[in-house]
Amino acid sequence: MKIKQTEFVISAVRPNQYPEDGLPEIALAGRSNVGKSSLINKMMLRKNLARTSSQPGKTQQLNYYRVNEAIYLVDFPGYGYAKVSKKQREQFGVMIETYLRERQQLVLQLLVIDIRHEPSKDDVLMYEWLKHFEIPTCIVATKADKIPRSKWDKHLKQIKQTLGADKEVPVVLFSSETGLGREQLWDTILDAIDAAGMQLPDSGGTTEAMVELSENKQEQS
Ligand SMILES: Nc1nc2c(ncn2[C@@H]2O[C@H](COP(=O)(O)OP(=O)(O)OP(=O)(O)O)[C@@H](O)[C@H]2O)c(=O)[nH]1
Ligand SMILES: [Mg+2]
Repeated sequence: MKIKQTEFVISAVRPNQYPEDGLPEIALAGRSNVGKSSLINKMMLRKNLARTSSQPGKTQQLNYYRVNEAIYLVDFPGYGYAKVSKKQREQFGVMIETYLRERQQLVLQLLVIDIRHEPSKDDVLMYEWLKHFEIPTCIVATKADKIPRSKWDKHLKQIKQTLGADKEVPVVLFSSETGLGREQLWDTILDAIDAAGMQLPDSGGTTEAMVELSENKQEQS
């Protein structure tokens, strides 16, 4: 996928702040510090567009980033941060549940897991939520650069098993450090947009027209 343009659009707290242009959305959920914002930056070939919050767990908002004026990547607040109050946890629950239940534009949810660790109870709960709401899901096992290649398969198997993931759920091995899995994840995203019957603007009607098969030569900015 050729990245032509990227921008931060809005931090939305309430549904009436979500963008109204109807573009497809790919949302990212995962534990605090798992690497969601880094993944967004890597996907967009930007170093620091997706912010890393200085107070983890504090801000309960959805951060919207737009790629090529065509696709939104939506960064959820990280969960599982120890110092979060009960009230903040409830706010998170309400906001995410509302989003998952009502957001028509959501075509794919990325569940971002640290490949080094077994999924947490919160990860399992999130996965069950996604199943409940029948949201197309992709498991992204990130920080792959942190363990030797020889251990990848074993860890991926363990992650799927702990989540109780269905066989057909795609799993992408990723590293925001090396860029591993980046093209595969874009392909998975474009497939999900197609499967949802949505079309990308300026693509002449088909998603395929957007896909650049050659290496993306754009410099990191
Ligand atoms: N080695 C390595 N480090 C990573 C990778 N992805 C993220 N990190 C590091 O992990 C830390 C957390 O990354 P973030 O992208 O801020 O994590 P986050 O999930 O957005 O965290 P919250 O916004 O608090 O929920 C940072 O120090 C990153 O540099 C990766 O693929 N490889
Ligand atoms: Mg973040």
